[in-house]
Amino acid sequence: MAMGLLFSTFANAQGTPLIGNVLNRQTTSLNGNWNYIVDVQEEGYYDYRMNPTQWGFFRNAKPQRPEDLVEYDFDKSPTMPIPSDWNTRDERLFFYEGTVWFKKSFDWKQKEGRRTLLYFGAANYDTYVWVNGKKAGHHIGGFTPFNFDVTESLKEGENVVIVKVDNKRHAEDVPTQIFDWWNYGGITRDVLLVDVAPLYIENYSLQLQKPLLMKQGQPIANQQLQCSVQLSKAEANQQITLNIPELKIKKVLTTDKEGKATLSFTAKPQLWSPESPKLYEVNLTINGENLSDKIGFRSIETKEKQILLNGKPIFLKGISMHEEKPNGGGRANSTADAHTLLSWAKELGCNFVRLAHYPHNEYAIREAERMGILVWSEIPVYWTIAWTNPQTYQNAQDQLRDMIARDQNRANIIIWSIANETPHSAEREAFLGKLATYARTQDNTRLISMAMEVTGASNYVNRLNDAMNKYVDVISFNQYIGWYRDVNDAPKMKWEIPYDKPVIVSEFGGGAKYGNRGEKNQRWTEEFQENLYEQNIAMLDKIEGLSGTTPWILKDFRSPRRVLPGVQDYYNMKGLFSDKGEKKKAFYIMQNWYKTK
Ligand code: GCB
Repeated sequence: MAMGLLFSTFANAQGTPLIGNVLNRQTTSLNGNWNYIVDVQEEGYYDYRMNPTQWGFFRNAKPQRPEDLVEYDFDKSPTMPIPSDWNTRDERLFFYEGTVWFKKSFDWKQKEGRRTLLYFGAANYDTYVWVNGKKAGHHIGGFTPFNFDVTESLKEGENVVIVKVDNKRHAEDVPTQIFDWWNYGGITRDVLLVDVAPLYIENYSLQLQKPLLMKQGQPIANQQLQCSVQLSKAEANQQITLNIPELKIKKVLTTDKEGKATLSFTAKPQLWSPESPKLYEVNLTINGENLSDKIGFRSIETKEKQILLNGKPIFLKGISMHEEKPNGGGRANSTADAHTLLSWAKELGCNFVRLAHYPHNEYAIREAERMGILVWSEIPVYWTIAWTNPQTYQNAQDQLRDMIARDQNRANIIIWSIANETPHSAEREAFLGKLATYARTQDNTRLISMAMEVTGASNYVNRLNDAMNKYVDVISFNQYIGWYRDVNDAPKMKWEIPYDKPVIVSEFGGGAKYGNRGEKNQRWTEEFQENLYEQNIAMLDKIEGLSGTTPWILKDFRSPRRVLPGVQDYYNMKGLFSDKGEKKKAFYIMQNWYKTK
């Protein structure tokens, strides 16, 4: 963190507010090979400090005279494809946590009267960006997008973008120092130049309003929709046209002095559902410039202990998953990666996935939406966050804001999760209470939850007692009977959830190495995991108000916590699939159970 001081002028820079729906804008991709320099000691900073007029890797300096001393050269440094993670791209960097500098050159034609934003889908974790030697901005957080207006820094002809990415862990970060997944570093999602008009649609939401209008237990045809648009500037009396051709909707929205416009209207959409994931083409136009999207309309509500999708109770047949490629790991970031993983989930019988423990890439969300898979989306407020640090809170809130800003029009997202397994304390309650309240100001159409812990089981009675219950719509908790606790306890266990809200068991499970066969009391065998699932399912069936489960986890994933040689080898082995996609015996137990739901 000491380094932050050096560039303190832009350590605070917020950048340009995030633009929504980047995938349907006019963009130039900067994906492809980037040169990189591994900078263990942050020489690229120290040099700058000692010699501010000459040094600093962001300058991309070259010797001008034979006697000049420049001790780095991006163009002679190796390249790696972006997006990717450095851990699986360079053997030397498998365990590396620190700073890597990246450089990309590209040709550019200046565009009269237009603006250009430089957009990053994500970079893990702490990122500084320069364009042609000028600072563009700074961003923290490994899983949310960000963009900077770089119009004034671009020039005709060759341009250079330099990015410093640092994935060192710090106690005050989100996530904090210890977590159970691989800390993949680098520019892990797309880099795009986005072409916009001087006044453009920054973001918008178009959603079915709650409550769903029903008659005799059925949704009526005419439903209430609300569209809200935010322009890039606070300009009043600007007109935006909303057009949904298939619904024969054509409306004009007029902005207020904040550059915001909101309109409610009725329409007769066919509702989006897992069985019929219907999306409508939507066009928003300002000053002749069109932004299109595909949006589905559905409602998600709770009633006592039930979750209602489009007014009908639904059991969420889910699975937890990380954003990791099958077959050797690495960050996943494509429709193809998502399709493979989500197809495995479908084979299991899922209509729901818990995307743990951070916002996954936009391709994954959109592919799940297309495949009719409901989504729980989460921010990495995980385990023991620095609850009393105001910057940590702000960081968590910014990540929550940007997760919602990016995905608020995706019909499949039904739950925003604000935390995972956070030990109880007054400080934690203050932090999470504020965060939950904030989440509702950003989106009041979806459900809020968090994966809780059950503490203080006495004898065989687990009574959930969490002050956060009043902030959430759905009570979710993780439990590991059979893994961190004796499997023989399962039949005796009783669960008491004293809240009149639906319940999701957001994690349960245990590890097995694919192909390792033996007795059911032998840890790491498929039989052990199979038995664990059988016992758990029998127990889960007795939980009153159970509305869904997302067992831990779809496939084995890399984790630095899991070091047992010959068994784990840096993989968490709790997958129902191996990393290569082989099904373990427990898969069939879960699949059969989901058939009954
Ligand atoms: C948990 C965490 C998850 C871990 C899992 C495990 O409770 O939420 O991130 O990977 O347990 O395998 O222990």
